Amino acid sequence: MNAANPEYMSHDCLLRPGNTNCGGCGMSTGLTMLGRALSGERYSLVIPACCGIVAAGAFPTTSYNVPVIASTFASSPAVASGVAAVNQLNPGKDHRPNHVICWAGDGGTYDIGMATLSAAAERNEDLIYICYDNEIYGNTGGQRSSATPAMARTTTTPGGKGETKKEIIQILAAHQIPYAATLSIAHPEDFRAKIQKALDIKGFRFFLIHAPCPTGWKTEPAESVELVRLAVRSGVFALYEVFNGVDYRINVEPDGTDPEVYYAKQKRFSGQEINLERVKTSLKRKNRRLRELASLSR
Ligand SMILES: Cc1ncc(C[n+]2csc(CCOP(=O)(O)OP(=O)(O)O)c2C)c(N)n1
Ligand code: SF4
Ligand SMILES: [Mg+2]
Repeated sequence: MNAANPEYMSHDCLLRPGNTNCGGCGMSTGLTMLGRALSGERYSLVIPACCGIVAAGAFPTTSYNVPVIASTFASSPAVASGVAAVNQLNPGKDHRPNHVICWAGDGGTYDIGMATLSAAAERNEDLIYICYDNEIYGNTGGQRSSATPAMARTTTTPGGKGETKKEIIQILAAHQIPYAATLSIAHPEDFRAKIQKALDIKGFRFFLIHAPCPTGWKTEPAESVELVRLAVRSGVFALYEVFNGVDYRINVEPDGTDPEVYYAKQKRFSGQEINLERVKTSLKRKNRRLRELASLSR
């Protein structure tokens, strides 16, 4: 569809219908929620190689309703830093903020973009970085990344991944950035509130969205939202914020749901031995640590 067609210019429709993403794609839902949270704001996106940029389509058509810059895989935080600097030099007649948002996958964030991400965070660049985490290199067939959880089968870990998932929020918090937070597409109010909170903060803001990928996770597309809800309920994916690298706040407490329910719904975890006791002990330890950090912040 044509970018200039006013029929498709509803302001909060960030990702237009008719894009090429798979059914049940958590990344697509995340973009829709982002567009709604940013309704009425002026912003542009910087997107590296990932499913998110394939979704844009081929020039001169686009599935996005805002300006998008496609960057190389490793450089999106550096490119976004440049765009933010240019925006500052050109405030426009109305002086309305012109936000720059990096929208990147876990491969681009946890792995190949880590150097430029760390550098932009350390410089406290005035931009919002959002990683949609589908826990694989989805666009190239589902290879493992350092965000892939232990035991998940991917095309490069056919017997299940041996290593554990990297703790990206804590890595970013160690840069003492003003704001870092996790988001879930199963918690739209929390999602909206945190994005809107970030708009009032200057400097580097980082978000992590748990983004189910039915194609790579071997899950039912219609169950995507339910899956990530289970991840929050069971403590597999914690919803929390970190202010200035030190003040932790938990947004949703796990309700004791057995993580097994979450694992059992995904074929990427089937066909191999899962030591559930080990998983539960490790989750308990992780969430206890988070609670300790949050209680120190009160
Ligand atoms: C330097 C470089 N290496 C490899 C690729 C091929 N490539 C394009 S997208 C992609 C996977 C991206 O994974 P992720 O960032 O997690 O996003 P997703 O595909 O899961 O949406 C790869 C390996 C590339 N474009 N550039
Ligand atoms: S491969 Fe996964 S992340 Fe990519 S469009 Fe399909 S569901 Fe979405
Ligand atoms: Mg990915």
